[in-house]
Amino acid sequence: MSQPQAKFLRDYQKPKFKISHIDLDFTLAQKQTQVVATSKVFRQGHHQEPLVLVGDELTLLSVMINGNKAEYQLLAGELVIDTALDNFELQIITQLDPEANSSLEGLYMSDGAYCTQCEAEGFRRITYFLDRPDVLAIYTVRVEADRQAFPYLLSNGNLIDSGELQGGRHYAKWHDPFPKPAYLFALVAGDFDLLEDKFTTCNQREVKLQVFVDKGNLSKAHHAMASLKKSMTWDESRFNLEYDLDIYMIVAVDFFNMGAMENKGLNVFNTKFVLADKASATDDDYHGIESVVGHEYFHNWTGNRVTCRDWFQLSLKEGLTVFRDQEFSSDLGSRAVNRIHAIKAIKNQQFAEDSGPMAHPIRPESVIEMNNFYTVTVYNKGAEVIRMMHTLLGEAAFQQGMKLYFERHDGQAVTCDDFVAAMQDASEVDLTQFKRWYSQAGTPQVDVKEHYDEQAHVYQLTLSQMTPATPDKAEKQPLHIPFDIELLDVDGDTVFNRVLDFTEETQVFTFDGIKQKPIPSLLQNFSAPVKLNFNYSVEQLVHIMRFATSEVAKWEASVSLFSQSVWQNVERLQNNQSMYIDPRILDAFKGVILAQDLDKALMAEILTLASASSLIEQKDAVDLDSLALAREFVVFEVASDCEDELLARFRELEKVDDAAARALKNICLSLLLKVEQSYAALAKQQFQSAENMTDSLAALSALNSESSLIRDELMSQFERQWIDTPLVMDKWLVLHATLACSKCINQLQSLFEHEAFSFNNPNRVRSLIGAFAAGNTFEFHRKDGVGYQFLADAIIKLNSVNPQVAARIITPLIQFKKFDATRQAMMKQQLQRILAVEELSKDLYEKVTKALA
Ligand code: B3K
Ligand code: ZN
Repeated sequence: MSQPQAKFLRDYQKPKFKISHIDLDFTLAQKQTQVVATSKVFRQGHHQEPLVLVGDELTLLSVMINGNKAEYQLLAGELVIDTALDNFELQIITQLDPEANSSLEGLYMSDGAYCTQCEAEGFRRITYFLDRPDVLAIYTVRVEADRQAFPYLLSNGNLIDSGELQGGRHYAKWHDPFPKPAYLFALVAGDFDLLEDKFTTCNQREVKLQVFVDKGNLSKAHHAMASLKKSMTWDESRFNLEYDLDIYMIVAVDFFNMGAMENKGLNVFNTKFVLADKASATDDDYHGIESVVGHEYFHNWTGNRVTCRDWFQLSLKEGLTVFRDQEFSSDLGSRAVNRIHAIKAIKNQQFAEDSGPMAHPIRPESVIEMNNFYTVTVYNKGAEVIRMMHTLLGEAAFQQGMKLYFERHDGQAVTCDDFVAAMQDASEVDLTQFKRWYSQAGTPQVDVKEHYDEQAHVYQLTLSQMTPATPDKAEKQPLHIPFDIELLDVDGDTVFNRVLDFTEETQVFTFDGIKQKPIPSLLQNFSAPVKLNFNYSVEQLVHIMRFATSEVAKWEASVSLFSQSVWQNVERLQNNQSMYIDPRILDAFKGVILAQDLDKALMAEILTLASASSLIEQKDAVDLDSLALAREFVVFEVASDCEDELLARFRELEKVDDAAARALKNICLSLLLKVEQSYAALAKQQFQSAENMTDSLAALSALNSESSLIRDELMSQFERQWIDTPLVMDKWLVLHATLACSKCINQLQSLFEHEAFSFNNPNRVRSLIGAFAAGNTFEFHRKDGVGYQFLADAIIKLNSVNPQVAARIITPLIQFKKFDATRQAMMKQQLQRILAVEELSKDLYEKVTKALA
């Protein structure tokens, strides 16, 4: 078999043909669905080349041109039609087997309903087509199915016809007036509960809103509906963007490869990001729903009205839409806490990607399997790049840039360069050097040195930047880095607060008239996605925690304090010294627990001491065994020093019905359990009396560090209570997967047989296997290699079931560079095993070969 081949951005060519209209006629049947696709095709430019359409896993029944049988060739995945005609009507009939489609791409079945997922290249599993984002067509879709089993027949746009047919069947016909790429096509057929509402736009147009959920779940759809209305209002007020169709539908399905999909007028969602009520969903779930509903809604303009020219430009829509959903959440909730979550995603996951074998720029230059590039780099670093432009331009000029972007490109498929050009032209800010962020992979490192001249009252910061080599490119050029700083005096007052334009390899910034040596709070608000190297003293960090204007800076300082102490203890262990913690650090954390003027959600973030995986990201090489001990030690010291204060806070907040209060109370509980197992009784009591999922789950998580009697008893109780609610059972699976104890893997193995688990459902797989590999650092990296083997076994099994999900959960296994030689060897050995699998998917092939290269 030939090896999968990479595609390159530099090879982009305009399409040789255009398809202006496509009529799709679906006759739905589980094993033999028939699709009649009738397209209006136009040759583009002067050439004699044949029309080449792509298809995947299709049975081709017929090809006609202008009503006559057409000549064609069927080569590996391609339908080649040689015709002299310049424009013609092409009719293709294909047959599909949605029931057998476990990849959940194209047309498939979720709990008895038909649904589709076409991004990135799933439409080719429906019919042979120019399945690329720069071919925009007007879709008219007729769907026919059994009436009783599938009362709702949905597709994009507006319903234009429907009716009864013989034999208990019925049909519906939809028309979408907006030309769109095939990846935004959607179809759903099934029996649902329906929540309806309406929204009046700023121009007084009434839009029908519909949320479809599995039968019996109607009461759990209200938060998603409310989130949709908030999103519509926000996009009008902040971005001046109005919805454009008369109907907006969301359908929640349990079998879904990712979070949700922005299909025009018909979003398909993972149930995880729709269903919620107090009893079954946590505060984080509520927040996640609001942000994903917002994200998909915002795509209607950034993604759908203006789409990507090719898939290398994915960040054009994803980076921008993540930026927009982050702003939405920040305008509606706590800006600082939302920023902290975004920063964590970059530091814990994106930095890991950047230093691993899959490192790529936010606009990748070569791709084997597109689905592998829906990454934290393209999405989250992409959003950081947009955020930096926002910082450089300011809100007003940024919005001018957005306006110009839509004026120029509405209805088009464009590139990241087009976006930056609009921003530059509207603002007159020169973004030439800034554009390097789009083509350069890797995390820039910024070294900072300070110098203070007491006589002259001059303070100097010397900044140097260096981006380490990544597998795609060794040489890197200096980037335009907006570097936000605040200088504090000894009393905690601000003496300087501004964003520096840092553009050169080394640059000196001089501050005059500084009366005493200031304390610098650097890279405030994480103003650029870089690694900061500055030798902060404990005193400086404590000062920043107390006095920085920015709440995010306070949190950053607390992370540095904690991390520094962990790494110092790693060193002590390596030198056979006993472990130690500076009392000033303990005081700083105690100060936070006692603080009266801090937002409780921020306090909770500060007390959520850095996870093992985030610590690992701070170093190039990590001694895992010492890290485990050192982290445990520092956590224990902080918790036991603050025991009384933690308990007091816990008691104070015990009955407060507010998300921030719950977050703080629950972090106190988890720290108390680090001090003494006797606090298990407190956790048990909270579990038994909890009135919401946040509190029940927090009690279980706090107990999840060992397989104690209480923990096991409560886990069984939880299981009995929720066995019929899959999304809650996912939480139970995650608890098993993240049990910090050597029994974990054995228990997981037996859970494969549990009725709550299925290899076919991505939510279940992510909860049991994904959460283990990504979230149970020390068990995954067990010295005997059993963790690696467990993951590899699961991946080999998933290769044939769902390649996309398999390739997603393999990530921790390919990021092996930081670990000791023994662990690296064991990880590579498992990767070799995977590589040897027959019919290995392109998805896994790309990641495994890059890791082993
Ligand atoms: N655009 C989709 C992601 C599609 C992923 C395909 N593997 C969801 C989103 O980003 O909104
Ligand atoms: Zn998106």
